[in-house]
Amino acid sequence: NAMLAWQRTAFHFQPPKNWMNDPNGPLYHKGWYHLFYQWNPHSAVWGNITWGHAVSRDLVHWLHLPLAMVPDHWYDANGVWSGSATRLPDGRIVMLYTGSTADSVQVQNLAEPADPSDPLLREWVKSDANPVLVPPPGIGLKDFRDPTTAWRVPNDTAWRVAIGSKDRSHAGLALVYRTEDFVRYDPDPALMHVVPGTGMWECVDFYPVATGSGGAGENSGLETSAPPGPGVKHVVKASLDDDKHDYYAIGTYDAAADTWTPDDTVNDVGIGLRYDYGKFYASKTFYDPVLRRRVLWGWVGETDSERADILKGWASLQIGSIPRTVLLDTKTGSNLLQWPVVEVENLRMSGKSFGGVALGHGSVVPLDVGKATQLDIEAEFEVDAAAVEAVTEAEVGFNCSTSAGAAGRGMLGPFGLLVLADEDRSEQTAVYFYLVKGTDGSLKTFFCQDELRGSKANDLVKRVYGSVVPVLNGENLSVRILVDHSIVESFAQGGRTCITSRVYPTRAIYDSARVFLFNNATNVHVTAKSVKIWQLNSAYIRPYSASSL
Ligand code: DQQ
Repeated sequence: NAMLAWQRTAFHFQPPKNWMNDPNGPLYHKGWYHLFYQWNPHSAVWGNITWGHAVSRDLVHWLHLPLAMVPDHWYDANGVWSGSATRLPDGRIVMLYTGSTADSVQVQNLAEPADPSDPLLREWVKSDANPVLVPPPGIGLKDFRDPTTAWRVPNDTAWRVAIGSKDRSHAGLALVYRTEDFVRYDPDPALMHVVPGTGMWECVDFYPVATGSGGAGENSGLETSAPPGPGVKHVVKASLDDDKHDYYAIGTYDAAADTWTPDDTVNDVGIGLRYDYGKFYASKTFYDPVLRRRVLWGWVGETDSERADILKGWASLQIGSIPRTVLLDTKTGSNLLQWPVVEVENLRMSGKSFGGVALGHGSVVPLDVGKATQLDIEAEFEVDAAAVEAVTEAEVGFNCSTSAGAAGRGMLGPFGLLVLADEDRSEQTAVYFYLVKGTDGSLKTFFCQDELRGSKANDLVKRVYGSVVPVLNGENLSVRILVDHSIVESFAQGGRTCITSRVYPTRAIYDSARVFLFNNATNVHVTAKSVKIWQLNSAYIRPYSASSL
């Protein structure tokens, strides 16, 4: 079926077929970035989980490799689940992962490359000591999974590893273990962090970020074991099994106690900030020693039906060929910045620029960009300040997800772009800002993405996603959008708020896809100060054959 084939992405990483979920064990080794992922070799639904493996020189073009690990021992017979890589100072690479045993108990296992001198790390050997960790007393046998990359603290030879769980009262939590050899582990007496009501924490991630006021430059990522202290904050991320979203908080790590305290105790992990307000889960970061950056990968699942996935023969894609650089936003200090890795700009082909496009109330302006299925868009908007000033009525209670989407007219929004739209906009995905004035006259900016008209097909989940985005004095509103056939990934204000949508257009495909600017606000004129749109080339994502090496 040509339409289903069309939905496959051109520059987001996907396995050749079947089901994929979480990214696992990302690492850099001898010139290659490695991506492992949860994969079902037999069908397009979750099950029989093995570790798929692919490598890249630039995080954009990929070569598929043979499976790295399959369920072949009692301790992972029910699945080789998620895990993380740690590179030791002597160059050794250790991989810790969760095995679901023949009895579906969650245990942690150790594996290492059979031949560390192989840049492609094709073969993995599971330790004879497996399982190296079993659920501790008080923790459910099925609530103990997804070990992090290990880290060390100053003046201590022991490594630390965090593992996600929940307690009997449904509080989500991270347990920490100390180990010298990755075979024997001592439980840390303190829990790293606990948040009541958040349920099972999957795929916990823990890493330092630079505040810009210490030693490390504000634009550089930090190694996982970078010492805590002035100029360094630590991020805890948990993927909430209850609602399938990735939440993070910024805080301070106490290395002596292995505990972590959020800066903002009200918006703690699991209730506060999200990496992405759309479809994005089970993410994981790693430190890239080449460009000295922290890189984030996430799993973007499908929002179509299981039936459609089976018909297509594949399900879900990775923000894998488009990983994101993660930094602390040193301007606000209260959120991270996520941005597509710079290498994706190498896919840019011809580009078009539009400047000073006036968008009156209720206007829709087509942008002639030729083919519009693989795009990189950067747009900046200026709102008429006097019109904003003149609005006196307060529009309280606005929320992207409960709003009517781009069709709902407010005084100061929505305005932005329509992508994956057909000529008469019977299909469109809207990416937009929506300003709201509070009763005290203060202005709040929302960034939303509306999928409600994304597709004529109806066996889909269609939502309006989004949240508030911080906008500082003097800043224009800016957005970056990556469009790739059936995915729209958007980043507002340099990546303060991000939204990923899966959309399945039936008309806005091939040469019929268009881009528009729109302003559906009733009380404000907006100028699209600059809009740059590049066609993006397809990435090479090649099947493995020994001769291709
Ligand atoms: N997926 C894995 C688990 C993890 C979950 C199993 C998150 O290890 O907790 O496929 O999507």
